[in-house]
Amino acid sequence: MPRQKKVQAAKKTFRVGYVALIGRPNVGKSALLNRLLGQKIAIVSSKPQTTRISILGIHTTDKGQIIFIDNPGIHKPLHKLNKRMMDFVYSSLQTADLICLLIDATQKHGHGDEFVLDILKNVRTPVFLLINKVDIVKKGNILLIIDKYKDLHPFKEIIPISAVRGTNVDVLEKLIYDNLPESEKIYSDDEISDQSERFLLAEIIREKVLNHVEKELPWVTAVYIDTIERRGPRAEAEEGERAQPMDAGEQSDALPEAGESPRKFTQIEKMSKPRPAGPEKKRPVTYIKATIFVERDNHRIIILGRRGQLIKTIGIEARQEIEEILESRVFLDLHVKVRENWRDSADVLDLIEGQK
Ligand SMILES: Nc1nc2c(ncn2[C@@H]2O[C@H](COP(=O)(O)OP(=O)(O)OP(=O)(O)O)[C@@H](O)[C@H]2O)c(=O)[nH]1
Ligand SMILES: [Mg+2]
Repeated sequence: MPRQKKVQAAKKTFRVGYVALIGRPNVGKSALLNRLLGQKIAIVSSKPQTTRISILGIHTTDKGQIIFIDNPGIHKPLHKLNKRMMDFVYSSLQTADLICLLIDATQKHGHGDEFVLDILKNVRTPVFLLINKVDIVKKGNILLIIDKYKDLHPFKEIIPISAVRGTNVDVLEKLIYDNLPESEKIYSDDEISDQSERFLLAEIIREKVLNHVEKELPWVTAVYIDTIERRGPRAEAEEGERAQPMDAGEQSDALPEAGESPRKFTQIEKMSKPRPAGPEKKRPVTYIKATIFVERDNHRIIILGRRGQLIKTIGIEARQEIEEILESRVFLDLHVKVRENWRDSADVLDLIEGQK
């Protein structure tokens, strides 16, 4: 008679670790982060050097907790801003348990890629190569890229993906878990990012600017949130019809007076998972005043647009997205200011980074 097998409950392992997303500008790191989290927490644009500060995206499941670090694109820095951007990259390489190097399958291999591979030469952490944007290249080209890259670094895995379509992102997630150590959770289940709501709002405004400008404008634009004031449903009811959402471009320095003093954002509130939406009538109202910094007066004129039309469009687009995030009606008051050479001013850079 066969011996009865001892039934042993399979021990569930919980994997936890930091995963750095690195690569040249515009390869799709932030798009992948959003896809992996199933939620937009990082801005994405077709202009290079969109991400300027590393942010964490925390993905917790019953298998474990992956803490993604979305980084600025790797480039040779010319300004203080860009040196700081690269410092974020280097520091994330030190923190990471695993590195995901993204490349853009549509781009030819060049000096920029060699620069990235050189940085990885001194790194002992395992590296996955993610060949992104496979939705818009021929299969044969992907095979050529794999063939070239397999000898350029001892990659632990090479995975063709599409951040936009989600191709192979489930495979990637599984392989990441397989390569992380067993550990306890670092963040609680409802935490999704280390960035503050305030920083995300500034980023959303910047994203809308990036969508509408060309040439040097994307590089010379920064956004600072001066104030965020929220009023609850009771104050809104007292306000009645006076509190109508207003788009940027309209004058709003004189905010409508509330029946009670508004709650100010005195401290940075870190982002967590969204709460279910409340009834429409109970939605609070949020007043946001933000400054868009540019470097020269002709930049300011471009962002304002003819008769203020562009700043108005930017304001409408940003407000619509912010209303969804805050689950609130939003008054957005945008101002454009010239700060010469802010990219080399530690004060302005501290101010902007300080929002995170
Ligand atoms: N077709 C296609 N486009 C993609 C894919 N992933 C990203 N993109 C596009 O590539 C552009 C850059 O994406 P981002 O996610 O901002 O790139 P990034 O690497 O974070 O760029 P930086 O922050 O500048 O370093 C955007 O226009 C994205 O829509 C993809 O899988 N397929
Ligand atoms: Mg990015």
